[in-house]
Amino acid sequence: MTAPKTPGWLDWYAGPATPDFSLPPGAVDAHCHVFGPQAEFPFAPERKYTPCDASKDQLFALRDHLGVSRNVVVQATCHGADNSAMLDAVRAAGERARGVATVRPDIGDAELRELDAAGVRGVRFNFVKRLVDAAPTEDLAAIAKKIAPLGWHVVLYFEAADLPGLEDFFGTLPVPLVIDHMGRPDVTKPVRGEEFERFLRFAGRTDVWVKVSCPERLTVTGPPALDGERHAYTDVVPFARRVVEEFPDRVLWGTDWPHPNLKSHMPDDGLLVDHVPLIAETAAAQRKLLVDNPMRLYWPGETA
Ligand code: 0GY
Repeated sequence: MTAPKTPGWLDWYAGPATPDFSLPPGAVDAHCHVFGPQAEFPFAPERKYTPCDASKDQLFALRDHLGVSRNVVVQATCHGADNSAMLDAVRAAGERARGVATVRPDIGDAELRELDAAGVRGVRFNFVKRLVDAAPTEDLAAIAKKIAPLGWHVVLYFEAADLPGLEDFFGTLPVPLVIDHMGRPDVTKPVRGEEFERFLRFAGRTDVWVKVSCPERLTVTGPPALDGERHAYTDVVPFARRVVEEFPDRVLWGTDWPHPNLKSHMPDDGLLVDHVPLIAETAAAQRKLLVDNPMRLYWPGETA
């Protein structure tokens, strides 16, 4: 028996456009997920949503269609701390994928080493209340201490309004920090306003990386026109462009396929690729964002 999808669930978009923008050779999609398939990899009982299936083969098909070379598969909250589906995808992709896991504080060294051997290079700490029940910071601190010797990092997912209350704790974590979706700015506020300035000050700390991802999730002005016009989530562009300009060597890009929990529309991933040259305007900036930076973080010492 498989569980039905959350009412109103939007499935990922089949048949994405061929992007106009050619990704450079070696480009990394540094933020994507797999869901199930549920019949093979059941969702976690404690999940807050039940998605459609989004298998590794469907992810690899998108990778090849878009001209992406490598993926970083981030554990989705619907799978809780059971990393089986993510690991299955990362193992199947061989050297073309790395993983970010969700682990519990009592994880042992042998299991951590097994995850590392499979290609995991980080763990995700999620503070978005609609996705997870808050974990005690002592637990998260214990996890960070255990992963530090492996050279892993912590991926942080939080809402902009919550950063002031979390920042001090983040500062205690003894590993590199990778922030999902630019810390989810409210893009109706000014790009040079207090909230985003605060985020940029935090992002300016040593060893903090930022994913300039999810324009489709952050936009307020809305989705691409359905008549095929290549709308570019223009309200998000100034935020992402500013991050790319300020931290050219510590920005990452990802599709966020299969785009969990979107309510207004499902993006065409081909158009998300066409968004890249709007936020990274030179070939040099694009190469850092898409190739050099993710290679340094996830495939250090290897050439693209
Ligand atoms: C994302 C964003 C979301 C969901 C998850 O793991 C997840 O369930 O990350 C969201 O709902 O904002 O990064 O995919």
